[in-house]
Amino acid sequence: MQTSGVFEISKELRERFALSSSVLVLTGAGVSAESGVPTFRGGGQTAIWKGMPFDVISSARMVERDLPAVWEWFDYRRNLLEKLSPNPAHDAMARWQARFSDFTLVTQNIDGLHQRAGSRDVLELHGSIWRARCNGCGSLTELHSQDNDERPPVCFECGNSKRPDVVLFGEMLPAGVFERAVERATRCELCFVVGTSAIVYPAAALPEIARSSGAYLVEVNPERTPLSSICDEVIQGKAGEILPFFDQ
Ligand code: BV8
Ligand code: ZN
Repeated sequence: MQTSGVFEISKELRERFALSSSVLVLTGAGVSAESGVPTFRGGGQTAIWKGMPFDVISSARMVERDLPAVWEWFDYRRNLLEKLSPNPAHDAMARWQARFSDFTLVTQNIDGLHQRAGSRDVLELHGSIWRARCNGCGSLTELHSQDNDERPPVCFECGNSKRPDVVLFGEMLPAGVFERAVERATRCELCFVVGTSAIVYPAAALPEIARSSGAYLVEVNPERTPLSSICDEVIQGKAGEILPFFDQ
């Protein structure tokens, strides 16, 4: 067993990492924790917003009930993100894209840090905090942190109000993105699950699909999760410390 500091990577996993060509990584909020982005269920300060748990303020019902409040919540998070940068975990996964001939990065995160680290073709299951979508015609626009447009922004094309292009609780995922992720999960040889509490569906179903299709399933997380028991290997620790260890 190769050990470094406080975590162990098995010989089998190092061999699989060296020999695999088809690899899928699913990430959650924990991969951005070392960049300073609060997680949802780790007690991070975003868990509660003006007395509302985040799964209330980040819900489809709130978009209908109080769209300005939803904008305030996402503007607050976008401004936080502006000062933060990708961490060594994001950088490692951006390097892995060049290393494996068939590499897929699927994220539940909406922070865009994977892309800022250089990852391309990221499958964003829950959308992006850096985009707005029109409630009427569906047109998409890029957002920037100092964006001081009126709230809610109004669509130039059709005059309807816009909402964050983010999948809220109780909403369907963007058409096709989960299906593409499932297709990649069924064919990968090696699947990493990094920094997710694995309780939000359908995202949390992906590692189960990869495992049942024969992939070697590895979890990277300081804590155990509902997925830990079906993993071939659980590496308990921080993503920013563990992931760079594989290819350096
Ligand atoms: C859907 C965007 C079909 C918003 C998010 C009742 C009614 C309606 C739906 C449901 C229902 N019951 C269940 C559902 C389904 C629901 C769901 O799964 N709920 C859960 C809570 C039970 N899912 C949905 O609603 C999905 N849509 O099902 O559509 C449908 C449609 C209508 C009606 C029924 C069904 C949509 C889900 C998407 C919601 N949007 N985000 C926003 O960001 O504000 S989800 C939100 O949770 C974030 O995206 C986040 O990514 C996601 C998952 O959280 P994690 O990423 O895992 O983060 P978390 O903080 O939980 O954990 C962090 C982990 O990192 C921890 O394990 C920690 O130990 C670890 N960690 C910490 N530090 C580090 C680390 N790891 C590594 N290194 C470190 N340094
Ligand atoms: Zn419009």
